[in-house]
Amino acid sequence: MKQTRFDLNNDIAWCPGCGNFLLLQLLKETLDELDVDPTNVVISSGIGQAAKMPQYVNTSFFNGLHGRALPVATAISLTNPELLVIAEGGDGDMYGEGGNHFIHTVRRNPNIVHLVHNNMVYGLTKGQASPTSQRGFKTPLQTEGVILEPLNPLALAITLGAGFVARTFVGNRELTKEVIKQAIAHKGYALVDIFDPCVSFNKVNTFAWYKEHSYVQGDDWDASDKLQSLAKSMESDPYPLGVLYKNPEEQPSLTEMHPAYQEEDTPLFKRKRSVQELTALME
Ligand SMILES: Cc1ncc(C[n+]2csc(CCOP(=O)(O)OP(=O)(O)O)c2C)c(N)n1
Ligand code: SF4
Ligand SMILES: [Mg+2]
Repeated sequence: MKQTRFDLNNDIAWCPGCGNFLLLQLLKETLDELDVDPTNVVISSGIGQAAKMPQYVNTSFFNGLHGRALPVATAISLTNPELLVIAEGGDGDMYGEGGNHFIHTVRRNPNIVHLVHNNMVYGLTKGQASPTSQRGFKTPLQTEGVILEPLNPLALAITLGAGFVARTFVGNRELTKEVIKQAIAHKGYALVDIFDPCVSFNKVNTFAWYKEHSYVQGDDWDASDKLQSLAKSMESDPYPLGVLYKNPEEQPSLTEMHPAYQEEDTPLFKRKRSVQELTALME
């Protein structure tokens, strides 16, 4: 396995064969190839198998409450805009428990990269349905099969105004790295939904299934037409992979719009606190 400056030598608590191992390696290689300084990266995550990932990467990280990776990432990015901030976790964590934060983070447009390991299941809690589980998927809880249509995070993000929306599959190494690189280069919120199999609790959506049921969108794809991209994001089986939407017009990020940065650009964490002002606010 390729060595990177982002390697850590700790024990990894994932099942052998889990797709997360691939994504972990690909993320480390991507950051390494971009020559990012490990001390300049912060990964924010919540709870789940996917959300353990920052513990295995040589960067700063914040591993907090279930579904709360996005507001933490937003705050980190606002406090120190020079950091590369990644919010990372699973389909349950980001679209279920964190669904409210997903919606409003897209609207706020903070300068963060949002990586979602989409295995269409709650892996950590042993196989219940997640918001992206497919209709008919049987679990120990949904014994007759899931009765709802799955959430479409890409279409949702596009309609909420996200400037960068992509999907990839961990089995496609080159595409995954390329898409993450483009997400990092994008100014503002960037969503990357990543098909990433859970080999223990999803025996339907396997490596072979994801490969068979997806295709890479060709180089001739025009990702700048919002309505066309929305229609593309709603295609399923086969699912299109690649950067499906990229707003050709740069939108102001949350940092640029925020009142705290209108009159001075000193990062918030470097500004002096006035005890008197704080006391007055509290009173
Ligand atoms: C508020 C709250 N609700 C539920 C749980 C239990 N729980 C922990 S992880 C998880 C689901 C994780 O699924 P996902 O985010 O898809 O991650 P995966 O394990 O599949 O990578 C749940 C329901 C919890 N810890 N906290
Ligand atoms: S339960 Fe699934 S998601 Fe969790 S480590 Fe095992 S294979 Fe990976
Ligand atoms: Mg999951």
